[in-house]
Amino acid sequence: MDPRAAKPFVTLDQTSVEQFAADVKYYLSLSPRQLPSRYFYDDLGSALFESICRLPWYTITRAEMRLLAAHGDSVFRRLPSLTHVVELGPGNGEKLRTLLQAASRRLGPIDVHLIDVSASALAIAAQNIENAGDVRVITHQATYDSGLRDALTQRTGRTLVAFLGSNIGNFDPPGASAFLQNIRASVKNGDAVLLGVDLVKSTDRLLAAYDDPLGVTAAFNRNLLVRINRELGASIDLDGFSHRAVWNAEQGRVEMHLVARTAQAIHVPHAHVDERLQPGETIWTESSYKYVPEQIDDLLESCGFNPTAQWTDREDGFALTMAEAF
Ligand code: AVI
Repeated sequence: MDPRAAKPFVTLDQTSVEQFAADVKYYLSLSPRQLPSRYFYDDLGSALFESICRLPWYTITRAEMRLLAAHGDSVFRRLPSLTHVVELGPGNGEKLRTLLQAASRRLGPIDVHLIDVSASALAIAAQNIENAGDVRVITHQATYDSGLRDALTQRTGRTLVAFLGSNIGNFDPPGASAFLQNIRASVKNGDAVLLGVDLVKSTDRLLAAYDDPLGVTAAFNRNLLVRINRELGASIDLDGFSHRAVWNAEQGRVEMHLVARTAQAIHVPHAHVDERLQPGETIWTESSYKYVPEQIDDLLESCGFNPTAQWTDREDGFALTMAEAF
């Protein structure tokens, strides 16, 4: 048996399969062809992403952890009477645990709300955070919007909303604004956000981060095709596509693409897709926008948050910015 036709790690429910099929059909028909990056994160994709975070060339995670450990105490000092911390997309929970453990005074009691669509990610994150102080962990298996609404309905005191890991970079500029405006609409004056954002750096470093010599990011990218084969009954030739990372300086983003090595047919029975790609034709799978520090302040201000502190890691070009809702 072809090992690439291995059994599924996860089975999507019917609605999710239908949504996945509809998205594959729609985005592949666009010009340029695309696939949404949210589909990277099945069990295998999430494991590959965790590995990416450990690669020497992908510095986001380590830089952010250093900043959280060094300045977490300042974050909490700026928020007396804090009662709630909400993290959108907590990953394995290590970032928030590092932040909570950086507090020099005793925090709490604090309600920590973790919001993610993945039940398994929430379980791991909750376990990692549960003994990080006087905290009560509440998980919300939900989209960010509805999870945030749930998390904030019964709160009393002050809230900090954390959006870390440069996840904001995967939104295009209008999407990033809409996302922050949504958070602003859910919080009260005096509540705060903590945003972790990767900064513009040399092209060599950016490309090494998104096209690593071990090929882990290439596997992460090509796993999208594996998912389409497995979950939508397609038989895309995986060897027919290579991984490409491009720094688009004009737009300020690293793009990831899948490039057809030779002419390729994409036939996806469950999505009614029949596309033919020319040699060299690409499918654009992700954008990772990189910022300069002032752009982060401007973005926050334009969305109703007043930046109060910004810490940057010069070695790896990363910024942690705190801002208060006004
Ligand atoms: C999750 N996100 C912030 C990562 C990034 O850097 O854009 C996803 C990723 N894509 C390739 N490597 C990592």
